[in-house]
Amino acid sequence: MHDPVDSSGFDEALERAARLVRASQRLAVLTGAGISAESGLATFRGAGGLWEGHRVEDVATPRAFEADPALVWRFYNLRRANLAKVLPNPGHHALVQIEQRFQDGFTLVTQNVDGLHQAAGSLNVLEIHGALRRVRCTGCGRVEDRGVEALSELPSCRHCGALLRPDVVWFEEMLPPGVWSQAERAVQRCQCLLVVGTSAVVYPAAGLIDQARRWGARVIEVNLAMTEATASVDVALHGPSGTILPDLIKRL
Ligand code: BJW
Ligand code: ZN
Repeated sequence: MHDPVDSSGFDEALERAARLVRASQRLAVLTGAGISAESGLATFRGAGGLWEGHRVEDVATPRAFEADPALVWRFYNLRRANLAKVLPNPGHHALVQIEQRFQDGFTLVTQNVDGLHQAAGSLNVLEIHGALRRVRCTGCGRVEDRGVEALSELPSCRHCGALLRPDVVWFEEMLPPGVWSQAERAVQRCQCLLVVGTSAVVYPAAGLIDQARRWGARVIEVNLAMTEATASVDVALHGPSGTILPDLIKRL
């Protein structure tokens, strides 16, 4: 948890963060894999962030899928199966409580594809990198929610027979335009952006932090470690989001 030697500094930072949230009519939140780490899901770039020796950058690309769709599907089938075993943690639940406080003035932009925000009860969620539960046909383009159902290594479309792919955004692919423009609008309109559990290295998602600042918002970061964004935020809270977010709520 937070460094006990620095507990007064941490307390002060927590209070400053609470003040920024309280002073806002509109709050946007950007989450990444770190918020789900305490639910038992691996992050992408931390220790153990490799899958069968592959970096995510080598599996999550259209080129990798073209070259070896079975390998890519093995990776995604494992992760889909994991979803059946995990539950939202206190960090996800805290964001539900914050949404209840802001109601229409709240937007949760997530890079996560695990669906845990919705499972916790968050309502206004924008999934900018897609969702593991959904598949998309490479032939007819149909999108279907297949939940955590076990799929084969080369699953095919029930309508046209073509190969299915996970409905997620791989490197070098565009983000879903409608969802992305809603995310940009939310960060441009908010007075405060809360950035939780992301290394802030993947664009264009990380660019939302700069956009928020350019449009006048204050930025609070909650992360176990320093990130690419830390130097430019107003308040950095270092520690696990499953503890810090519930602590923050107590101060609102
Ligand atoms: C805790 C914690 C706890 C742990 N509590 N915290 C050069 C420069 C700039 C950009 C580019 C470039 N070369 C290429 C690009 C573009 C590229 C990109 O950004 N690359 C960078 C890596 C350099 N971006 C794209 O390609 C995007 N598309 C695009 O740009 O289109 C235009 C284009 C078209 C044609 C050609 C080129 C461009 C698409 C990006 C899609 C990203 N997709 C993935 C996979 C999704 C599906 C899946 O899940 O498999 O999205 S990659 C992966 O990274 C996933 C994540 O959403 C994303 C972000 O990761 P995240 O969430 O930040 O996780 P980690 O692991 O990095 O960090 C976890 C954090 O949590 C850490 O900080 C921990 O400390 C913390 N933490 N436990 C609090 N308990
Ligand atoms: Zn099809």
